Amino acid sequence: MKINAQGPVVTNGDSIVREAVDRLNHAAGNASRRAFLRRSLTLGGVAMLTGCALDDDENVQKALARISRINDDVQGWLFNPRRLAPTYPDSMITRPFPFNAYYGESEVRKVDQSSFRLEVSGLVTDKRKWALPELRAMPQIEQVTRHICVEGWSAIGKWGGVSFASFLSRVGADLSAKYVGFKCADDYYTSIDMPTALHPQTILALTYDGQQLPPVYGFPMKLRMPTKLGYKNPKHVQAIFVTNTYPGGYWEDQGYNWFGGS
Ligand SMILES: Nc1nc2c(c(=O)[nH]1)N[C@H]1C(S)=C(S)[C@@H](COP(=O)(O)O)O[C@H]1N2
Ligand SMILES: [Mo]
Repeated sequence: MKINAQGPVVTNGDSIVREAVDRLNHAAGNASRRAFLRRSLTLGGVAMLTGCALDDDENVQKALARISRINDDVQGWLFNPRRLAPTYPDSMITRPFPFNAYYGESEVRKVDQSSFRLEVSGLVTDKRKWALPELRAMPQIEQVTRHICVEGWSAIGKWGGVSFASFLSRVGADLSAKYVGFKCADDYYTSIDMPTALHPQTILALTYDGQQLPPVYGFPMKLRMPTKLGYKNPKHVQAIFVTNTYPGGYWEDQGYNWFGGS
């Protein structure tokens, strides 16, 4: 993951998020932000905020003190699966919306639209594959929400598609299962808890800003969750599986916090 060259992108928006990002940046310093985050901002809810592994370190105490005031407020909507994340007017959409992946923009995967089939497996009754027109034929929802990346930037974007709760019901998923896992066309992978999968704002996104999801933002589909940090939102989703066996994730397996949000 690259550190954004221009530093954090903090768009107009709620002051809580702006303050959170400001404080993180101030505390860490631009150059050493990642190292600092890994070392320090790691206990309990703080771990959720940063998505980093716990490390017993005296800096933890200092960091906790610094961000304790924002912690509860931020968690209140970012990390509580029972609450709704804020939505924003179209005028607040960040343009251009940033691209991020574990590789550069020139290496973005191009998925072929006509041959693409979404695979569904694990604890579901209907394992048939889905072509894109079938997903587009389901009822669509759209919302403008804030995406927060642990690298210290956030941005507001507009995603549309199928309610993921509806999709899971449609495939007969075992809604009491613990996890939903995702495999992506670029070999990225991640997994989420079932309450987040069923959250009303979790969308199997097929569009960005009213247009077919472009390759950079994850064509043919991305799981969009405003209650989860950026790395929990898989792009180029190729396969979805429901399971009780912990599936991990690309960054999670390298020490990022699995919850990464609610
Ligand atoms: N398939 C895939 N999904 C991914 C990633 C990736 O590298 N590959 N990166 C994650 C991270 S860290 C972020 S911040 C967001 C970036 O999404 P964007 O390019 O739409 O801003 O995608 C997330 N989902
Ligand atoms: Mo990210």
